[in-house]
Order: sequence, then structure tokens, then C-alpha cells
Amino acid sequence: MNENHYVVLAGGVGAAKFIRGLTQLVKPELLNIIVNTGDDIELFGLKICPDLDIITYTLAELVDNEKGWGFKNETFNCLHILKKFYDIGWFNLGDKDLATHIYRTDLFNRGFNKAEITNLICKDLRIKSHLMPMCNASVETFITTPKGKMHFEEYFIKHQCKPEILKIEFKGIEEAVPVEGILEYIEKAKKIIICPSNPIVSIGTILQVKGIRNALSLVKEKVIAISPIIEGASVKGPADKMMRYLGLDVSCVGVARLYHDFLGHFIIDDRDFDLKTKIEKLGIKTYPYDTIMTNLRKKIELAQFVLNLEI
Ligand code: FO1
Repeated sequence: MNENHYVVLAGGVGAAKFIRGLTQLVKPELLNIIVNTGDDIELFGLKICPDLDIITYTLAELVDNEKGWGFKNETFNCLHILKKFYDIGWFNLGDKDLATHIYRTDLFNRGFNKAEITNLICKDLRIKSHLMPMCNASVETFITTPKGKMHFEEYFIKHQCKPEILKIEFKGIEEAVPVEGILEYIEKAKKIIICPSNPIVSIGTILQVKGIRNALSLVKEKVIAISPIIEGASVKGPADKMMRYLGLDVSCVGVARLYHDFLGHFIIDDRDFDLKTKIEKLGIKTYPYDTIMTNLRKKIELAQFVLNLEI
């Protein structure tokens, strides 16, 4: 373990944008990335880890930068035929992506756990950063809506996050323990960066894994988060809707309240400058910055801002 290492807590697309900037500035070996696996799903008998795969393909520079998920130059021939056999064609699994899920499922059936499988995939794709699923146990997020109870991915993709949220459940989270080394990496990190990911179903899930939240609170001064909420709305996905369902203030202040027990530093968007004092009253140092990462230059600038923060 290098004493100059960083820990990054990540969900999917939003996190990947920030990590892409970070990798242009920090040696990949110094990045220990803990990824949400609460939206993992099994389809066609295959084990799919959407957030892990998004971060993996980003680090391998294979990701489709337009969509933010899946491989670039992807084709969907296998899915086209699968749709004839199954009624689950809403999850757009490309031909190259399916290779990852076949490999992961094969390794799982041969007795490897999620962390070991992630290490093997990273090695095969020549990724030098250390990518870790938050836990080895299976955790799945379910959303209850007036249309019924469904997996988070079905709510997110098939239903486009439109149905009203009646309940959010994290199946298996009570048994989830962190992958070996995570707590020590947090303790010894130079900085811990919380990506602008969903605070309920991405970062929120990681925080529910036994011991992680407490480990962060013990090194509060080193923890930096970037707000996923700008001007009362999420940049992408249903974070705002979920916060509203939970009765939270849908703003960066609401996110700060969710993180207040372990957060030392919070980067909010310039557009929310007026909320800085309100967050600082919670004891969190707050820095407004342009956080919308529309191109590589802006991703790098935001990453540089985080690295430059004096803590
Ligand atoms: N996101 C979509 O909006 N539509 C899709 O069809 C879709 C397919 C998909 C396949 C593999 C994968 O790893 C990710 C995929 N994503 C898709 C993205 C992903 O499911 C979400 O962005 C995350 O789950 C939210 O964190």
C-alpha cells in the first residue's frame, strides 16, 4: 500500500466522467476505486455488474464516451436473437459487453468471488488501478412503484425512472461486509474522493456496507465529495426523485446533510454558490466550482481542483 494512494467511491456514469479526468493527472497505480455493486443484476443466467463494468471500460479506454456505458463501436447481434427467446430486451447488452458477463459468470461458477473476478478482468484489460467491488455478497436494489416492485435497472432503463417511487429496498445489504483491504485503504489514503454519483442508490449503498461509513468518519478531514445535485436537480438519473421520495431537501445542502458525519470538504457547483454558507454551518468546508463535465478538459480541471485542495 503506497502512502500517497487515493481512495475513490464510485457509482456509474457520473463517477466514470470524474475518474477519466483523474487518470490524466494521477498514476493509475495510486487509485483504489471502490465501486457500488447494488445495481448488479442477473439476466439470461449471466452476472452483470453495471457500475463495475462502466468504471472498468472507462479505465481501459474502451467505454462508449457518448453513452457513458458499454463498449465503443458496439454491436447488438446476440441481443437481437436473445429477444426472440426472452422478454427482457430492454437492457441493451452489446456483443462485446456480453463477453465480460460470460467470463464473469464462468469464473463465478468456478468458485471465484466478485473481488477476485474484478482483479482478473482488470488484469486482462491491462488496467493498473485497483478496482474493488464494495462487497463480495450479492446486493440488489428494488424499487416499488404503482406498476409493482422491480429491479433498479428495470426502473432506470425500461421505465426511464418515470413511475412514482413508493419504496426503495437493498436486498442483501445487511450481510454485506467490505471487500478485504477497503477499510485499511480508507484509513491510510492521502485523500478519499466521493464521486458525483447518486447519494441514495450508488454512494448510499456503499455507505451501508458494514464499517465503511464509520471508517470514513474516522478520517473526516481527508474526505472530499462532489455534489451530484445542481440547482435542485440531478445531473443524470433519479437522485433528485429519490431524495424527494425520502423527504430530503433536493439540493446540494440535502446531500451535505446525508454525508455530514463523515464529510470534511464538499465541492458544489458554482450555480449553487448561495448555498455555501448553509453547508458550512454543518461544519463542512465548501468550495463552489464548475462541476459540469461536458468534455475531457472540464473533467481534468475538476480533478485538478480536487487534487489541489489543501486538507
Ligand atoms: N443504461 C441505459 O440507460 N440504457 C441501457 O440500455 C443500459 C445498458 C447497460 C448495459 C450494460 C451496462 O454495464 C450498463 C448499461 N447501462 C444502460 C447503464 C447503467 O445500467 C446505469 O447507468 C447504471 O446502472 C446507473 O448507475
